[in-house]
This record gives sequence, C-alpha cells and structure tokens, in this order.
Amino acid sequence: MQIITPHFILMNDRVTSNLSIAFEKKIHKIAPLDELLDEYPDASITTLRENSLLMPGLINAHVHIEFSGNTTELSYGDFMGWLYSVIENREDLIGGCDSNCMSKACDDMLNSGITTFGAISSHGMDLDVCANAKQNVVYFNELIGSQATMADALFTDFLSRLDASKTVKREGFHPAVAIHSPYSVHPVLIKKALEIVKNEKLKLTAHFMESEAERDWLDKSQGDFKDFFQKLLKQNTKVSDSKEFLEYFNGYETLLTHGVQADDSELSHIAKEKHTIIHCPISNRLLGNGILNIKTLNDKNIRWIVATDGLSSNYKLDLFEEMKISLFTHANAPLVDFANSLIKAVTINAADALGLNTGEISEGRNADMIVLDLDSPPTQELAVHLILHRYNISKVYINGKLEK
Ligand code: MCF
Ligand code: FE
Repeated sequence: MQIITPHFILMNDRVTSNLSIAFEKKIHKIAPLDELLDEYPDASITTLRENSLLMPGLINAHVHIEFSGNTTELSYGDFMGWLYSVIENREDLIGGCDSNCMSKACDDMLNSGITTFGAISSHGMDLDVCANAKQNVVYFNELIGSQATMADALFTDFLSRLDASKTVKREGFHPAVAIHSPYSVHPVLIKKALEIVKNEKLKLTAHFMESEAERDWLDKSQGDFKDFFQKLLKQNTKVSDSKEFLEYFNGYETLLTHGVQADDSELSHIAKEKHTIIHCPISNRLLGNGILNIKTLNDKNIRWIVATDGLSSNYKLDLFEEMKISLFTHANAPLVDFANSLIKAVTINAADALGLNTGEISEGRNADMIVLDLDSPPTQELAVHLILHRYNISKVYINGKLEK
C-alpha cells in the first residue's frame, strides 16, 4: 500500500485540502493522513511540496500514433489538400516513423500527464509500441475501404490486425475497433465489423462529419470528394449517406470524432443513441474544417470529450495545449464553466465514454493520477489556471505505479 499526501486534490469540480490517498492499483481510501496511517501502518508515504495538486491523469481518446513522423510534410489549411498530401507522402511518413518515433509520441504524452490514450491504428505498425507503452491503451484497429471488390481482402487484413491486438495480455490494454468514416468504408465491411464489435463488446469509434467535402459527398455525391473518388478509385457515388451510416451504430455507444459538420437531425440521433463526440480543435483548425458547435451539443445533452488527433494534424500531443486552444476558440462560452467542462472532457467524461474505471480521484477507481506543482493555493477559478499556465507535472501514476 502507498499513501500520498498532496496539499490539494481535484475531485470533480471541487478542491479538497488536508486529505491523503491510500492506493495500490486502485484508490483504496481518501481520508486525513492520521486515519490512513492507523489503517495502513506499513504503507510507504510520499509527501509532496507546498501547493502540490493531485488530479486524475488525462485521457486522450483519439491519436494516430503511426502518423507521428509528420512535422512539416503534410499540407495544412484545407482538408482535401491535406488528404492529397497524406496520399502523396504516405510511404515516407509511415515508413519514416519507426518504433523510436512512435515511442517518443507515447513518452511525450506521458510527460504531459496523459495516462490513457485511444490509438487509431491504420496498419498495426504501432502494436508493439502501444503494447509496451506505460499508459492504458484502447487500441482501435481501423477498418477502411470503400470498394466492394476489395472488401474480402480488406476485412481479412483487419481481422488479422484485430486478432494480433487480442494476443496482447497486459493490464490496461484494450483491443477495439475504428470504422474510419462514412465516406471511406463500404457498408458490407461496416456490418461485418459491427457484428464482431457487438458480440465481443469491443469499444467502437469512427471519424464523422469532419469536413465540408464529407458533408457534400454524403448529401449529394458532389463537392471536392467527387474528383477524388473518380480519379483515384473510379467511384462515382457515395457508399452510404450519413443517416444510414449512423443507423449501423444504433444500440451501441460509439465515440464519433469531429462532428463539426453534423446537422441538427444527426446530432439529435447522436443524442438519442448516447454516442460521444470527440472534439479535436487544433486538427479542425489546421485542416480548415471549422469549429465544433459545443453549445448545440450541450443543449442536446450530448457528451463531448477532447482529444489531440494525431501529429498528422497537430504540432503536439498535449491535452493542456488542446484545452487552451478550445478555451480560446469557443470565445463566447462562459469562461470558468467552460474551463471546468474541458477538464472533465479529458478526465471523467473521457473515461466514461471509453468505459474505463479511471478519470476521477475517488475510492475504487484505478490510481491514474498526476501531481502538478501550482504556484499558489487553488482558487475558484482553478480550471482556468490549469489550462492557462501548464504547471509542471512532477509525478505521473498509472494503475498505482509511478511512471514519471
Ligand atoms: O483525423 C485526421 C483527419 N481525418 C481522418 N483521418 C486521419 C487523421 N489523421 C490521420 N488519419 C488517417 C486515417 O486514420 O489517415 C488515413 C486513415 O488511415 C487516410 S484517410 C484520411
Ligand atoms: Fe483522426
């Protein structure tokens, strides 16, 4: 048993002082130090410096580890321009990111307080790195391919990656499934994958309504994707529309990434099905995709969380940076309330969306915790300052183990 005695603990929206935490893999008890010492006299004790704040480890539910090689190679500013640049640079980008490059991405996340991440794996090249990462990992094997003629081969490849990920037996590693998007996955493939997802109760995610091009293509088989599909795949029409796509996910809570271009009826459907929207404000800005309408999500009671996306559309894998950009992007949202929502979006709400017993400092939850060195005692506006000041992270615990 270990006992940690921070000066302050962030529990939900509330900050407590004079409490300590007894934990192993899980948080056993939160109480005054003398009480814990009576109960666990043999525990090892970690005392922290003045103004230390203990808070839940952060959760980055959507990141493309295999794309971590990008810094300046990909074209920013316009989604289609970005997509063509991905296709043009794909070999170099993916081939050029070896396991050192991918491990660095995981370590950078750890150093910025991320104790759990959701890896969107396009090729399975990141499996070893994710299996050996210090963090909890939800490993989303991606299914992609819009051509029916290729369906069998693509599904076989997907299945073998999924099976490989199932052979990883370590605490905190969870095999899962990503359907790339409504424009890029044939319904035949989606249906086959969802059968497995439902039978095996796997976690499920998809990119959804990211760009205007996607909107136009799914609504009318028109717009910037027309040329793309015609030239590259000899495909003249979409493979499904957005309504049909969403219906495949009925009865199964799914994490839908972006949602920037989703319309009112899609959002109502998402609310009814209790799906979660993953907000990636830096990626959306860099790919010219616009701004997620968080007010509408709140009005419709849709859970939203925050993630970085990959280095394919970001310059950092840092949720403090991501929250800061979101705070300034949604300039009309009430500052303190919105900052509190952002902190929840990378902790408890992300944990609940991923179905993981983490994201909160409370008895019974996994001991995924970070220690920040504040400059002064927290105020009512702590969430704002956490986001603005990027305090030093002096310790990171994952499943009770000190990892930084
Ligand atoms: O999330 C961003 C932008 N939207 C879609 N896909 C990706 C992103 N970063 C990497 N990708 C990957 C995706 O997983 O790009 C590949 C897929 O494997 C090609 S299709 C855009
Ligand atoms: Fe993505």
